[in-house]
Amino acid sequence: MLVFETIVALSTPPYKSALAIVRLSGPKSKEILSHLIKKDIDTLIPNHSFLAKLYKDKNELNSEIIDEAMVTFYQGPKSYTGFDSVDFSLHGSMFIVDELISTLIKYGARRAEKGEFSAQAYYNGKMDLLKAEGINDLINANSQRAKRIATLTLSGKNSKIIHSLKDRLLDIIANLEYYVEDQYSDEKNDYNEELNKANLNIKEEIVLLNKTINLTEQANKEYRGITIAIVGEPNVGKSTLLNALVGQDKAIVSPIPGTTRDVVEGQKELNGVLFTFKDTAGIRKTDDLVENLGIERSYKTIDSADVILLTSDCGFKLLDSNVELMKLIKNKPVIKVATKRDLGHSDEQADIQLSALKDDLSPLIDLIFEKLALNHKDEADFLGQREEDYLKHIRDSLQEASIAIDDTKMIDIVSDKIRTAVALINEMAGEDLNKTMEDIYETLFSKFCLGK
Ligand SMILES: Nc1nc2c(ncn2[C@@H]2O[C@H](COP(=O)(O)OP(=O)(O)O)[C@@H](O)[C@H]2O)c(=O)[nH]1
Ligand SMILES: [Mg+2]
Repeated sequence: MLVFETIVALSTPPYKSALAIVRLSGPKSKEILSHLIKKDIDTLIPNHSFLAKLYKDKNELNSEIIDEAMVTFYQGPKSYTGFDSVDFSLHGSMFIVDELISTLIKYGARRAEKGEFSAQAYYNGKMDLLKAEGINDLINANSQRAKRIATLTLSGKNSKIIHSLKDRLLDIIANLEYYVEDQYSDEKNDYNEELNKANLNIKEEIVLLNKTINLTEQANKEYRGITIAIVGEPNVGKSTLLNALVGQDKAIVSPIPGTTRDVVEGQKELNGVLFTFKDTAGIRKTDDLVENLGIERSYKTIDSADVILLTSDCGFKLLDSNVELMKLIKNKPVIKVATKRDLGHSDEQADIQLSALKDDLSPLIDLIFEKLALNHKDEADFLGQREEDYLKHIRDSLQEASIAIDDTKMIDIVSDKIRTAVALINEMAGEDLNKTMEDIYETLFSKFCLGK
């Protein structure tokens, strides 16, 4: 992949539609465009759209017209990619799109790969990796909450946060290394004082990083959506509850115990957050082979869920005595739901009592929001598993630096550990000079959409 080649791709979905946008970007954009339109290419005004006939071969008499389209020319570096680029807004026929793209290729462009426009922008210093990833997160957001989180992390505050952390770490290193000569001398008052000061500073940074990591974990969970497993004995009304929560007849409801065998899923956006509810086979001892396979799946679903709705219509004694189940849910948020309230059951142990057939379920939804702290006002600055992993690695190397101060009191060992944290920050923002554009493309941009 050569980032400075001129690339072309369809930027809108590949279906018949009212309009389709084809994007061309790279140093040869202007010259390639000049082959398709009769307008004098030197009179183009950047960022202005104009209507133009696009010719297959404008020098040919009676040349075929590809389409009459709105053309916008963006002059580098003031463009999304930093290179000259052109957006063609066409009539949305895939036939027209293919014809335009092959004509642009004939005059010197090549087909873009996924995320390559954003890769060009990164290459031209238009954005760092955090911002590029934020744009991708925004495109892939699938709920109101996800969109909000992605928008917030696009502000560039995250870059500022890690760059100022880097500056502070470099300061600590500089101050420490001033005393490195004293490492083996007997006079160590200033030396030890400087180490203690560094340790305090590092510990403060660790506290801050842990806060950031917690917010990032929460943001990632909310961005992806919350998975809730509905679990319990057979016939207590789990499938009825699933159907009521998602507002659709997803799972078969019947008075016969053991009806649900496969995991049945339904999605619903509630207060802006995307939830995936998973109805499971009722847990009981049985000789039925297929039902047992279903129960195996129930356990797997429990294991991967963020929250468990533990349901019962006759107290939770049987469930509580199931050692395997209790082990699985030990470290997860659990809401005990007593079902079939309309039949007059009452249950002391339950967190909530309801009838999925008759009741409004908003108290249960409120409880889920409370359990997962989804009503918080804290905004995350970072989003994405990559970011979360880097923040944790940076924190870990600072923790190692702090331990090295206590254990070794050797400045060169300590500053080495802090340097590892600095190197991780560089990598995180895409400023690691040892990484090639290919490496970065593989880890990040190749996961983007085509045409972005
Ligand atoms: N009266 C009443 N019956 C319910 C309620 N929820 C479920 N049922 C009935 O209980 C039986 C089992 O329900 P189902 O949802 O299939 O239970 P599952 O085996 O736990 O999935 C069905 O006959 C439902 O109509 C409820 O809230 N009130
Ligand atoms: Mg069921």
